[in-house]
Amino acid sequence: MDYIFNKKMETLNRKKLKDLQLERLQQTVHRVYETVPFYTKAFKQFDVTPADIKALDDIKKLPFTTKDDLRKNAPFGMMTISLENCIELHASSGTTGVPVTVCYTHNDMEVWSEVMARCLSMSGLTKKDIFQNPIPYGTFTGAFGFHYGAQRIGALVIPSGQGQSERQIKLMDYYGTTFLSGVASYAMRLGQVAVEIGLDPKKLHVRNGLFGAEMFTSGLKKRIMDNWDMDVHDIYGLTEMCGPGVSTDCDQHDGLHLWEDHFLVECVDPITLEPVGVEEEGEIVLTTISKEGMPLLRYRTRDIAMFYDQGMCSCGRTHVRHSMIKGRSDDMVIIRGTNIYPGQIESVLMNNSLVGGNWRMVLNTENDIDMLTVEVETKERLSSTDTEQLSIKLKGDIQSVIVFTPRVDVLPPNTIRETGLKAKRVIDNRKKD
Ligand code: DLL
Repeated sequence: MDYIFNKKMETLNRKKLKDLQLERLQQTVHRVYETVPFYTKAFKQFDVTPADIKALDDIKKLPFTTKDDLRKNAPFGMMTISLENCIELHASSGTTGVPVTVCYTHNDMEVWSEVMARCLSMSGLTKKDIFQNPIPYGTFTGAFGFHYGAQRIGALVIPSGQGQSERQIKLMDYYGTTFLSGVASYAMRLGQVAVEIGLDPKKLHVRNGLFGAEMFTSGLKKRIMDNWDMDVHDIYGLTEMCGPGVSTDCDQHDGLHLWEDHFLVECVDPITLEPVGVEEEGEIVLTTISKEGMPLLRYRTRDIAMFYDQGMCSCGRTHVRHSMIKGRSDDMVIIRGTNIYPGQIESVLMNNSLVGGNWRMVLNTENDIDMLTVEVETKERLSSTDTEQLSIKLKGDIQSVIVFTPRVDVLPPNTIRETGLKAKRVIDNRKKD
């Protein structure tokens, strides 16, 4: 059974949790209204004042915040406090525009380490572990978040940093790493590299892993578990909230517990912005309720998931659980009128034992018709007959979940070029008019 890092808060009864949320929400609303011109203006437009927030449900009266709002006010326009009161800065990669910058006060750092320590404990990390952190240390939140959380627990941290997969494997072997963190697809890649250099990942000492930062299907999770013979947990988070540390699944592996004493969550229909019901898919909307530097109200994450019925989880934690992230609303592609999330395709691919870890969807327009090609690497080199058969099989399997038949290009291992920290699963070359 996993260890509960902060028993008092993680198992707080729902009534007390709600009371705490309301108190913190009211403080946050006052804070942003009084100090952030963007919110002062938005409150006026919505004809709402902090005094109108009398119950948790009143959150619906407040304006949403979008990534675009953050960009328009970048880098420091959403801060509630002067920079001299902040001690660390992180930023999203900015691949799709201006990077989103977040500055943390001393207390924000304390909260971040705490939520990360909760997530890591929940995944089995103890002070006896040797914890390897193969994530680039820099403005990306990933490496530092894990680093601080693991140190809070007292584990021995190897800050192995970015890439160089062979070196990562050698470090694991040399130091006897027991716990691994990182970006989900990179854990898969490391397993392949171990095999390529003649080491069986199962024979290394890694027994637990906590991965996230990108789409993470149960198929990929199972693959990593089997390749490494380790238990795998899923961690969700985003720069705008703190970085990793918003939620993680406990040993029941039945949803990710989201830390409601720090984040107030809503799940809404991304089009109408009306709340969806329990176990209905919607966009996760988060309000930070303990942040000092850059609190955000009703932040639209674009991440699609569903929330489970409340009710005590057998791990004892009382915080709400959500499903794995199905995808981002902006990752969903519409091909010939069908909505497709990359995760649907990945689930099919990961069920086939001949398929390796790397794949992508390439979209083109041919004779004014959308064409989808799924490029997929095999685990090992295959003969041309086996390649042909695998392609036919995958075509049928994918067709059964997305309704039309894609092209499938089966490629030898290591042919799809990696483009960055997170796997890029959709290449959209379609004509846009
Ligand atoms: O990716 C923080 C992080 C680092 C989380 C390491 C977990 C592990 P950003 O770069 O701001 O922050 O990207 C946030 O990544 O809105 C999701 O779309 C996606 N994402 C993060 N975790 C998961 C996950 C970090 N477990 C964006 N499953 C989010 C699916 C995830 N998607």
